[in-house]
Amino acid sequence: MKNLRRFQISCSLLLLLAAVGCTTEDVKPTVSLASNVERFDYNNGQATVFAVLNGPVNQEIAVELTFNGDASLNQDFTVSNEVIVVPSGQDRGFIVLTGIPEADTAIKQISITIKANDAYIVGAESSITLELQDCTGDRDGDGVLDCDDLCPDEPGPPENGGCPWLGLFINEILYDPPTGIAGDSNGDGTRQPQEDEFIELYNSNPDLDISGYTISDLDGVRHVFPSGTIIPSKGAIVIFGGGNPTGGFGGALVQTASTGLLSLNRGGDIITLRDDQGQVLDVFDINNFNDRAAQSLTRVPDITGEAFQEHSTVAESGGRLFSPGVRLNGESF
Ligand SMILES: [Ca+2]
Ligand SMILES: [Ca+2]
Ligand SMILES: [Ca+2]
Ligand SMILES: [Ca+2]
Repeated sequence: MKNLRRFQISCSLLLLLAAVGCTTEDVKPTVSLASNVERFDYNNGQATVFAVLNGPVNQEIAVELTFNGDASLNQDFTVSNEVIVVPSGQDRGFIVLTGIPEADTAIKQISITIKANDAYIVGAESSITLELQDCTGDRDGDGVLDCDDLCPDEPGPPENGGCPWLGLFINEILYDPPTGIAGDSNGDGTRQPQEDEFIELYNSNPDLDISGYTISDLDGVRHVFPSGTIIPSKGAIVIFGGGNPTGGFGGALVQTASTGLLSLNRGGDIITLRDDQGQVLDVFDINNFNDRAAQSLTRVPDITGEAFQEHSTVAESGGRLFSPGVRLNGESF
Protein backbone atom coordinates (compact mmCIF):
# COMPACT_ATOMS: atom_id res chain seq x y z
CA MET A 1 0.00 0.00 0.00
CA LYS A 2 2.79 2.38 0.85
CA ASN A 3 3.33 3.84 -2.59
CA LEU A 4 -0.20 3.71 -3.74
CA ARG A 5 -2.20 6.03 -1.66
CA ARG A 6 -3.68 8.82 -3.58
CA PHE A 7 -2.76 12.08 -1.93
CA GLN A 8 -4.91 15.01 -2.54
CA ILE A 9 -4.16 18.49 -1.55
CA SER A 10 -6.89 19.47 0.77
CA CYS A 11 -9.65 21.11 -1.08
CA SER A 12 -11.26 22.55 1.99
CA LEU A 13 -10.64 25.92 0.46
CA LEU A 14 -12.29 24.66 -2.66
CA LEU A 15 -14.39 27.69 -3.19
CA LEU A 16 -11.42 29.96 -2.82
CA LEU A 17 -9.23 27.84 -5.08
CA ALA A 18 -11.89 27.31 -7.67
CA ALA A 19 -10.67 30.29 -9.57
CA VAL A 20 -7.17 28.77 -10.09
CA GLY A 21 -8.08 25.06 -10.01
CA CYS A 22 -7.64 22.40 -7.31
CA THR A 23 -4.50 20.39 -8.03
CA THR A 24 -3.94 16.74 -7.23
CA GLU A 25 -0.76 14.70 -7.09
CA ASP A 26 -0.70 10.91 -7.46
CA VAL A 27 1.87 8.42 -6.26
CA LYS A 28 1.73 6.14 -9.26
CA PRO A 29 1.84 2.35 -9.15
CA THR A 30 4.81 0.56 -10.72
CA VAL A 31 3.83 -2.10 -13.27
CA SER A 32 5.71 -5.24 -14.34
CA LEU A 33 4.77 -8.14 -16.61
CA ALA A 34 4.78 -11.86 -15.83
CA SER A 35 3.36 -14.99 -17.47
CA ASN A 36 2.38 -18.47 -16.36
CA VAL A 37 4.27 -20.23 -19.19
CA GLU A 38 7.16 -19.47 -21.54
CA ARG A 39 5.75 -21.28 -24.55
CA PHE A 40 2.34 -22.41 -25.73
CA ASP A 41 0.76 -24.33 -28.54
CA TYR A 42 -0.65 -23.08 -31.83
CA ASN A 43 -3.38 -25.68 -31.37
CA ASN A 44 -5.50 -23.58 -29.01
CA GLY A 45 -2.85 -23.57 -26.30
CA GLN A 46 -3.04 -20.68 -23.86
CA ALA A 47 -0.76 -18.35 -21.93
CA THR A 48 -1.83 -15.94 -19.21
CA VAL A 49 0.01 -12.63 -19.05
CA PHE A 50 -0.21 -10.63 -15.82
CA ALA A 51 0.36 -6.96 -15.13
CA VAL A 52 1.63 -6.96 -11.54
CA LEU A 53 1.65 -3.76 -9.49
CA ASN A 54 3.63 -3.02 -6.37
CA GLY A 55 0.40 -2.81 -4.39
CA PRO A 56 -3.38 -2.42 -4.86
CA VAL A 57 -4.76 0.62 -6.63
CA ASN A 58 -7.74 2.64 -5.48
CA GLN A 59 -9.10 3.11 -8.96
CA GLU A 60 -9.09 0.96 -12.08
CA ILE A 61 -6.10 1.36 -14.39
CA ALA A 62 -5.58 0.04 -17.89
CA VAL A 63 -2.04 -1.10 -18.69
CA GLU A 64 -1.38 -0.53 -22.37
CA LEU A 65 0.71 -3.02 -24.33
CA THR A 66 2.55 -3.39 -27.59
CA PHE A 67 2.81 -6.77 -29.31
CA ASN A 68 5.94 -7.41 -31.38
CA GLY A 69 7.89 -10.40 -32.65
CA ASP A 70 7.40 -12.61 -35.66
CA ALA A 71 4.12 -14.00 -34.37
CA SER A 72 1.21 -11.83 -35.49
CA LEU A 73 -1.79 -10.89 -33.42
CA ASN A 74 -4.99 -12.37 -34.89
CA GLN A 75 -3.02 -14.51 -37.36
CA ASP A 76 -0.98 -16.69 -35.02
CA PHE A 77 -2.75 -15.93 -31.74
CA THR A 78 -5.58 -13.96 -30.23
CA VAL A 79 -5.74 -11.98 -27.00
CA SER A 80 -8.70 -11.64 -24.65
CA ASN A 81 -7.97 -7.90 -24.47
CA GLU A 82 -5.26 -5.65 -25.87
CA VAL A 83 -4.90 -3.84 -22.55
CA ILE A 84 -4.64 -5.36 -19.08
CA VAL A 85 -7.25 -3.90 -16.75
CA VAL A 86 -6.34 -3.83 -13.07
CA PRO A 87 -9.58 -3.39 -11.11
CA SER A 88 -9.83 -0.99 -8.20
CA GLY A 89 -8.64 -2.61 -4.99
CA GLN A 90 -6.50 -5.18 -6.87
CA ASP A 91 -2.75 -5.39 -7.44
CA ARG A 92 -2.89 -7.25 -10.74
CA GLY A 93 -4.87 -7.99 -13.85
CA PHE A 94 -4.37 -10.41 -16.72
CA ILE A 95 -5.14 -11.28 -20.32
CA VAL A 96 -5.17 -14.68 -22.00
CA LEU A 97 -3.37 -15.43 -25.27
CA THR A 98 -4.69 -18.32 -27.36
CA GLY A 99 -2.89 -20.00 -30.26
CA ILE A 100 -4.54 -20.25 -33.67
CA PRO A 101 -4.13 -23.63 -35.40
CA GLU A 102 -2.38 -23.18 -38.74
CA ALA A 103 -0.33 -24.96 -41.35
CA ASP A 104 2.87 -23.00 -40.68
CA THR A 105 4.13 -24.34 -37.37
CA ALA A 106 7.60 -22.80 -37.13
CA ILE A 107 8.47 -21.49 -33.68
CA LYS A 108 7.48 -17.83 -33.44
CA GLN A 109 8.13 -15.23 -30.77
CA ILE A 110 5.68 -12.88 -29.15
CA SER A 111 7.24 -9.93 -27.39
CA ILE A 112 4.88 -7.99 -25.12
CA THR A 113 5.96 -4.61 -23.76
CA ILE A 114 4.27 -2.15 -21.43
CA LYS A 115 3.49 1.14 -23.14
CA ALA A 116 4.32 4.26 -21.14
CA ASN A 117 1.26 5.99 -19.69
CA ASP A 118 0.67 8.75 -17.15
CA ALA A 119 -1.37 6.37 -14.97
CA TYR A 120 1.62 4.22 -13.94
CA ILE A 121 5.40 3.82 -13.84
CA VAL A 122 6.90 1.10 -16.04
CA GLY A 123 8.85 -1.32 -13.82
CA ALA A 124 12.02 -3.28 -14.48
CA GLU A 125 10.17 -6.28 -15.96
CA SER A 126 8.68 -4.13 -18.68
CA SER A 127 8.71 -6.78 -21.38
CA ILE A 128 8.26 -10.54 -21.71
CA THR A 129 8.80 -12.90 -24.60
CA LEU A 130 6.67 -15.99 -25.21
CA GLU A 131 7.08 -18.68 -27.85
CA LEU A 132 4.39 -20.20 -29.99
CA GLN A 133 5.13 -23.81 -30.90
CA ASP A 134 3.48 -26.76 -32.52
CA CYS A 135 3.30 -29.10 -29.54
CA THR A 136 2.25 -32.03 -31.69
CA GLY A 137 5.37 -31.57 -33.82
CA ASP A 138 8.72 -33.34 -33.47
CA ARG A 139 11.11 -31.39 -35.65
CA ASP A 140 14.21 -33.45 -34.85
CA GLY A 141 12.32 -36.74 -35.03
CA ASP A 142 13.60 -38.07 -31.71
CA GLY A 143 10.18 -39.03 -30.41
CA VAL A 144 10.10 -36.18 -27.88
CA LEU A 145 7.43 -33.66 -28.89
CA ASP A 146 8.72 -30.12 -29.46
CA CYS A 147 7.03 -28.60 -26.42
CA ASP A 148 8.61 -31.23 -24.15
CA ASP A 149 11.98 -31.32 -25.94
CA LEU A 150 14.74 -29.46 -24.07
CA CYS A 151 16.77 -29.60 -27.33
CA PRO A 152 14.05 -29.40 -30.03
CA ASP A 153 16.59 -29.20 -32.87
CA GLU A 154 18.99 -31.93 -31.68
CA PRO A 155 17.90 -35.57 -31.50
CA GLY A 156 18.30 -37.14 -28.08
CA PRO A 157 16.74 -39.87 -25.95
CA PRO A 158 13.60 -39.20 -23.89
CA GLU A 159 15.48 -40.03 -20.67
CA ASN A 160 17.72 -37.02 -21.35
CA GLY A 161 14.85 -34.67 -22.16
CA GLY A 162 15.38 -35.09 -25.91
CA CYS A 163 18.98 -33.82 -25.70
CA PRO A 164 22.01 -35.79 -26.87
CA TRP A 165 24.21 -37.46 -24.31
CA LEU A 166 27.52 -35.62 -23.89
CA GLY A 167 29.61 -38.46 -22.50
CA LEU A 168 31.84 -38.65 -19.40
CA PHE A 169 33.96 -35.58 -18.79
CA ILE A 170 35.74 -33.37 -16.27
CA ASN A 171 33.39 -30.74 -14.85
CA GLU A 172 35.60 -29.29 -12.11
CA ILE A 173 39.18 -29.58 -10.94
CA LEU A 174 41.03 -28.32 -7.87
CA TYR A 175 44.80 -28.48 -8.33
CA ASP A 176 45.65 -25.68 -5.90
CA PRO A 177 43.73 -26.02 -2.62
CA PRO A 178 43.41 -22.65 -0.86
CA THR A 179 45.62 -22.17 2.16
CA GLY A 180 44.27 -22.73 5.66
CA ILE A 181 41.12 -24.62 6.58
CA ALA A 182 39.34 -22.94 3.62
CA GLY A 183 41.23 -25.46 1.50
CA ASP A 184 39.77 -28.52 3.23
CA SER A 185 37.78 -29.58 0.18
CA ASN A 186 37.39 -33.20 1.28
CA GLY A 187 35.90 -32.11 4.59
CA ASP A 188 38.11 -34.24 6.83
CA GLY A 189 39.07 -31.34 9.07
CA THR A 190 42.57 -30.68 7.83
CA ARG A 191 43.89 -28.88 4.79
CA GLN A 192 46.52 -31.01 3.16
CA PRO A 193 47.69 -29.76 -0.24
CA GLN A 194 47.83 -33.19 -1.92
CA GLU A 195 44.81 -34.81 -0.26
CA ASP A 196 42.47 -31.89 -0.93
CA GLU A 197 43.09 -31.84 -4.66
CA PHE A 198 40.12 -33.24 -6.56
CA ILE A 199 38.66 -33.96 -9.96
CA GLU A 200 34.88 -33.96 -10.46
CA LEU A 201 33.50 -35.98 -13.37
CA TYR A 202 29.97 -35.79 -14.74
CA ASN A 203 28.22 -38.66 -16.50
CA SER A 204 26.00 -37.55 -19.38
CA ASN A 205 25.20 -41.12 -20.43
CA PRO A 206 22.91 -43.84 -19.22
CA ASP A 207 24.28 -45.54 -16.08
CA LEU A 208 27.95 -46.13 -16.82
CA ASP A 209 30.35 -48.76 -15.51
CA ILE A 210 33.77 -47.08 -15.35
CA SER A 211 35.66 -49.97 -13.78
CA GLY A 212 39.21 -49.88 -15.13
CA TYR A 213 38.95 -46.29 -16.45
CA THR A 214 41.97 -44.17 -15.50
CA ILE A 215 43.06 -40.64 -14.65
CA SER A 216 46.64 -39.77 -15.54
CA ASP A 217 48.92 -36.76 -15.29
CA LEU A 218 52.14 -36.20 -17.24
CA ASP A 219 53.99 -38.62 -14.97
CA GLY A 220 51.60 -41.54 -15.36
CA VAL A 221 48.40 -43.12 -14.06
CA ARG A 222 47.22 -41.54 -10.79
CA HIS A 223 43.87 -43.30 -10.36
CA VAL A 224 42.34 -46.52 -11.61
CA PHE A 225 38.58 -46.73 -10.98
CA PRO A 226 38.01 -49.90 -8.99
CA SER A 227 35.84 -52.77 -10.14
CA GLY A 228 32.14 -52.10 -9.64
CA THR A 229 32.32 -48.32 -10.07
CA ILE A 230 29.03 -47.38 -11.75
CA ILE A 231 28.08 -43.72 -12.13
CA PRO A 232 24.33 -43.24 -12.39
CA SER A 233 23.00 -41.43 -15.42
CA LYS A 234 23.33 -37.66 -14.92
CA GLY A 235 25.39 -38.27 -11.81
CA ALA A 236 28.86 -37.24 -10.68
CA ILE A 237 31.93 -38.78 -9.10
CA VAL A 238 34.65 -36.96 -7.19
CA ILE A 239 38.19 -38.28 -6.89
CA PHE A 240 40.16 -36.66 -4.07
CA GLY A 241 43.90 -36.92 -3.76
CA GLY A 242 43.48 -38.64 -0.43
CA GLY A 243 42.41 -38.16 3.17
CA ASN A 244 39.07 -39.24 4.59
CA PRO A 245 36.40 -37.44 2.54
CA THR A 246 33.62 -36.49 4.91
CA GLY A 247 30.20 -35.12 3.96
CA GLY A 248 27.36 -35.67 1.55
CA PHE A 249 28.96 -34.27 -1.64
CA GLY A 250 25.46 -33.96 -3.08
CA GLY A 251 25.05 -37.72 -3.30
CA ALA A 252 27.92 -38.02 -5.77
CA LEU A 253 30.22 -41.05 -5.71
CA VAL A 254 33.47 -40.29 -3.87
CA GLN A 255 36.82 -42.02 -4.20
CA THR A 256 40.44 -41.25 -3.30
CA ALA A 257 43.31 -41.73 -5.71
CA SER A 258 44.27 -45.39 -6.01
CA THR A 259 47.97 -44.49 -6.09
CA GLY A 260 47.69 -42.37 -2.94
CA LEU A 261 47.76 -39.00 -4.67
CA LEU A 262 46.66 -37.15 -7.81
CA SER A 263 49.74 -34.90 -7.78
CA LEU A 264 48.13 -32.22 -9.93
CA ASN A 265 51.01 -29.90 -10.66
CA ARG A 266 49.79 -26.33 -10.67
CA GLY A 267 52.96 -25.22 -12.44
CA GLY A 268 51.94 -27.14 -15.55
CA ASP A 269 50.32 -30.53 -15.94
CA ILE A 270 47.95 -32.28 -18.29
CA ILE A 271 45.18 -34.46 -16.85
CA THR A 272 43.81 -37.21 -19.09
CA LEU A 273 40.69 -39.34 -18.56
CA ARG A 274 40.72 -42.65 -20.40
CA ASP A 275 38.29 -45.54 -20.64
CA ASP A 276 39.23 -49.15 -19.95
CA GLN A 277 40.41 -49.54 -23.57
CA GLY A 278 42.79 -46.59 -23.25
CA GLN A 279 40.61 -44.28 -25.37
CA VAL A 280 40.93 -40.64 -24.34
CA LEU A 281 37.60 -39.25 -23.10
CA ASP A 282 38.70 -35.83 -21.84
CA VAL A 283 41.85 -33.78 -21.29
CA PHE A 284 42.43 -30.85 -18.96
CA ASP A 285 45.57 -28.78 -19.56
CA ILE A 286 46.63 -26.87 -16.45
CA ASN A 287 49.05 -24.92 -18.63
CA ASN A 288 46.04 -22.97 -19.89
CA PHE A 289 45.61 -21.68 -16.35
CA ASN A 290 49.16 -21.01 -15.32
CA ASP A 291 48.38 -18.61 -12.51
CA ARG A 292 47.95 -20.07 -9.07
CA ALA A 293 44.25 -20.37 -8.61
CA ALA A 294 43.76 -21.07 -4.86
CA GLN A 295 40.30 -22.28 -5.89
CA SER A 296 38.87 -24.76 -8.36
CA LEU A 297 38.30 -24.31 -12.07
CA THR A 298 34.84 -25.32 -13.22
CA ARG A 299 32.78 -25.46 -16.37
CA VAL A 300 30.46 -22.48 -16.67
CA PRO A 301 27.68 -23.32 -16.79
CA ASP A 302 28.00 -26.73 -15.16
CA ILE A 303 27.96 -29.68 -17.62
CA THR A 304 27.43 -27.79 -20.87
CA GLY A 305 30.00 -25.00 -20.52
CA GLU A 306 32.90 -25.15 -22.98
CA ALA A 307 35.16 -22.90 -20.92
CA PHE A 308 36.47 -23.31 -17.38
CA GLN A 309 36.52 -20.39 -14.94
CA GLU A 310 37.73 -19.77 -11.43
CA HIS A 311 34.89 -21.02 -9.24
CA SER A 312 34.30 -18.02 -6.98
CA THR A 313 34.19 -15.58 -9.89
CA VAL A 314 30.91 -17.05 -11.12
CA ALA A 315 27.98 -15.21 -9.53
CA GLU A 316 25.92 -18.29 -8.79
CA SER A 317 28.79 -19.79 -6.75
CA GLY A 318 27.99 -17.30 -4.00
CA GLY A 319 31.75 -16.84 -3.58
CA ARG A 320 32.43 -20.52 -2.79
CA LEU A 321 35.91 -21.65 -3.78
CA PHE A 322 34.90 -25.13 -4.99
CA SER A 323 31.91 -27.50 -5.13
CA PRO A 324 32.99 -31.17 -5.20
CA GLY A 325 30.04 -33.41 -6.16
CA VAL A 326 27.56 -30.56 -6.61
CA ARG A 327 26.77 -27.73 -8.99
CA LEU A 328 28.30 -24.28 -8.73
CA ASN A 329 25.36 -23.12 -6.62
CA GLY A 330 25.70 -26.03 -4.20
CA GLU A 331 22.71 -28.02 -5.54
CA SER A 332 22.96 -31.69 -6.45
CA PHE A 333 23.42 -32.70 -10.06
CA1 LIG B 1 11.99 -33.75 -30.61
CA1 LIG C 1 15.61 -33.27 -29.19
CA1 LIG D 1 41.35 -32.24 3.85
CA1 LIG E 1 31.13 -28.84 -8.83
